[in-house]
Amino acid sequence: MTSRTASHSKTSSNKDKYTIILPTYNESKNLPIIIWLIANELNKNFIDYEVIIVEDNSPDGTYEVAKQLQGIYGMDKIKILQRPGKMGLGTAYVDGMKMSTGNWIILMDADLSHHPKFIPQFISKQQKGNYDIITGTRYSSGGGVYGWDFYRRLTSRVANYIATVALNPGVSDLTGSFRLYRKEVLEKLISVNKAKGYVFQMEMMVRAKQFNYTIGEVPITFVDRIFGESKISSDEIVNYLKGVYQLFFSI
Ligand SMILES: Nc1nc2c(ncn2[C@@H]2O[C@H](COP(=O)(O)OP(=O)(O)OP(=O)(O)O)[C@@H](O)[C@H]2O)c(=O)[nH]1
Ligand SMILES: *[C@@H]1O[C@H](CO)[C@@H](O)[C@H](O)[C@H]1NC(C)=O
Ligand SMILES: *[C@@H]1O[C@H](CO)[C@@H](O)[C@H](O)[C@H]1NC(C)=O
Ligand SMILES: [Mg+2]
Repeated sequence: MTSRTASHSKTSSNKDKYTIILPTYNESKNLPIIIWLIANELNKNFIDYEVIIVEDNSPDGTYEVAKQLQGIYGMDKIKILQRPGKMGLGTAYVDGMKMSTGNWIILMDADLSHHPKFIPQFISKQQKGNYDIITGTRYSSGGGVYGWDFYRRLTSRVANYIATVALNPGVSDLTGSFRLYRKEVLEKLISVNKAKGYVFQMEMMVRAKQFNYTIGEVPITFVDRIFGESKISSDEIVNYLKGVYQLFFSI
């Protein structure tokens, strides 16, 4: 079985277009800032892009803010997918991808944890090594996490360590969610991915290794959200450990 097609060996060209999929839930305060930063960084570097906001009917008026931003930046730059309710990140990526017109897909959070200044670095890393995937890593030199208390740092480190030992994926940050993918690679990986939540990001890397996709890493700093509520819970930690266990026995 091979998942490689002729198009995978294609190098980047000046026709490259980057689709940024931005899932939002209760991000009305963060959205104008993240969109401004994206536009600023990408225009400065002459990168062709579009942003797809996948908005799940947030009660805080995120949709109205998205509409206003679309008016400011243009329909070609900001696209909005409005869904009826909170349906989760996995399906947000799938649905967002269906609307995309780029040949590259960037997944990132809208809560300012992921700084758009790293996007040009992802792209140049991809071009240098002709990688299929670039992942931002918080766990290599130059990377880091800001705003997390000791407990959450420890949880994140331990979680990443357990998964790295169990799954040996060849990347240093398994649960990161700031990544660049060739569109057809992301489509393939999502079609075989079973997990949800934090395990979703981890399974993407494990499957990528199974399919022999090449992965490059760029150190990123990760900043915890300032606006909006954190959604991590002890349930999620338990689900995570279950996920590592299931992945371990399924590969
Ligand atoms: N469309 C959509 N977006 C979501 C959903 N859940 C989370 N998001 C968005 O996905 C991104 C990541 O979610 P976060 O809640 O920041 O998850 P996290 O970073 O793991 O946890 P905290 O930042 O601590 O809350 C953010 O942009 C959220 O607004 C969802 O069900 N639907
Ligand atoms: C979203 O915001 C509403 C109020 O604006 C709040 O009641 C709800 O708990 C928030 N949901 C999440 C998941 O943050
Ligand atoms: C990946 O590479 C290994 C080693 O070269 C090979 O055995 C395996 O069949 C490849 N897998 C796929 C899906 O191409
Ligand atoms: Mg977050």
